Amino acid sequence: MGDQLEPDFIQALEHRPKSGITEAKGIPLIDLSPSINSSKSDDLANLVAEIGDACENWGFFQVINHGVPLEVRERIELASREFFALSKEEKKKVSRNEVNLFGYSDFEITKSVRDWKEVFDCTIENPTVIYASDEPDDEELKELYNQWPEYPPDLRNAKTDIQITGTHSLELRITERSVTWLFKNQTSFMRLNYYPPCPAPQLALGLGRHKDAGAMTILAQDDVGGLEVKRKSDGEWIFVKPTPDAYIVNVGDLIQVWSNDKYESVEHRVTVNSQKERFSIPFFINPSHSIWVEPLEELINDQNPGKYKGYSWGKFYATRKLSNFKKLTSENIQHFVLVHGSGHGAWCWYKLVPMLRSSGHNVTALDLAASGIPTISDYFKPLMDFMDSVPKRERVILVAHSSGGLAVSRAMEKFPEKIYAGVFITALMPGVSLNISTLSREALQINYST
Ligand SMILES: O=C(O)CCC(=O)C(=O)O
Repeated sequence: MGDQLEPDFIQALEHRPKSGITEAKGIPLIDLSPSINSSKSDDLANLVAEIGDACENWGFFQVINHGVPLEVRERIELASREFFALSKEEKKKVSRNEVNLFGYSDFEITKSVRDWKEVFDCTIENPTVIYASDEPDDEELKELYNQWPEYPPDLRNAKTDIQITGTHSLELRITERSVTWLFKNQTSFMRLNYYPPCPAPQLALGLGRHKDAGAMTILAQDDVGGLEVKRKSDGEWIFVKPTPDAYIVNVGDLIQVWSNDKYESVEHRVTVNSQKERFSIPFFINPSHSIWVEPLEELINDQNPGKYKGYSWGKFYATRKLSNFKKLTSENIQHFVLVHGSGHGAWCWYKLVPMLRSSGHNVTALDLAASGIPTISDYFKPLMDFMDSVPKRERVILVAHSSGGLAVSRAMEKFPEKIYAGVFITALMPGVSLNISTLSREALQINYST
């Protein structure tokens, strides 16, 4: 990360931060003191209801009077600043790698775009036990250990501090039954985030839009600000103003599944700025690798049938953690490049584009016919230009329809290092009520840019 913004950090137009973003005045601020000081069941019931409302309506809230000593937070924050101020060479001595999945990284990718940040991850249970592979029937386990830099020594002591924080976090009861058993042999971990000043903050993100895959996240942010949450009510990105000594809590995907969608995991992202560095510390609360995740039995009935198939948290977690080192894109999010046949326009992808996008993939549909097709190389040109613009280290999946296959074959010869796979299809099946003119009309309403 230097003074120039490399192309792999540049977000697609629709994901770039907007100026004049709304401030999230409405994010609930919850006083947790009744959970610490009060033994009155009414006080606790009110608090539980307040947290329930916040989870249901926002998926995000801030807590104050949480009982986590301020010195604990200040100690970790100081250690984090000291660590990230070290030289790259020093920090890379504790890099994450295939053996040590915890440690330092300056190469985080979210939805195929690089994040403008550095991180240091450490686990709570040391060792943390996870599945050794993502193969469903492979029961082999492996142990993950923390690695610590020599300096600052306080980072190592953060482990004890984290445990204190963790104990407090787990005391946040959001259902009427205790959930602590889920977190025996937890796979929770803490991340130190460092967002350096960025030369082009209007083009990049410190952390791309994402939802947290675990149960719940508790986040300490400094006073610089940059966290944005996608408001559930209208899909607007809103700024979460830092509140001194507050923690931000957000619902993760596991709570969404356990609650059968009553509490939804909400998208969030981090913007950066050109002047100030920013630090934050998320604590990701995750269950044991052995936990099978499905909607809680007591919430399911004929009126409210289960909306999710069960899945193994351990297998999901192993896929996530191990995939960091198998490929450079994360979360199995791909960039599909659709190349139509000569007689068609980009409209012929009208069904595939929304389908791929709704699964979170990036899609570019190229219009080859736009080049007028006087020669074969004119016909190929939009794809060749596009492949030239694909950043180093990024790879795309090319999908060709009919004679678009000629262009895709050419690109596969010329840019093999930028292509994961080429898919060749010969026919499309529009719905029965659609003909060429309705297809064209629909296509005009879709924005096909990346
Ligand atoms: O830095 C922040 O405010 C948010 C961090 C976050 O969402 C994450 O690390 O997953």
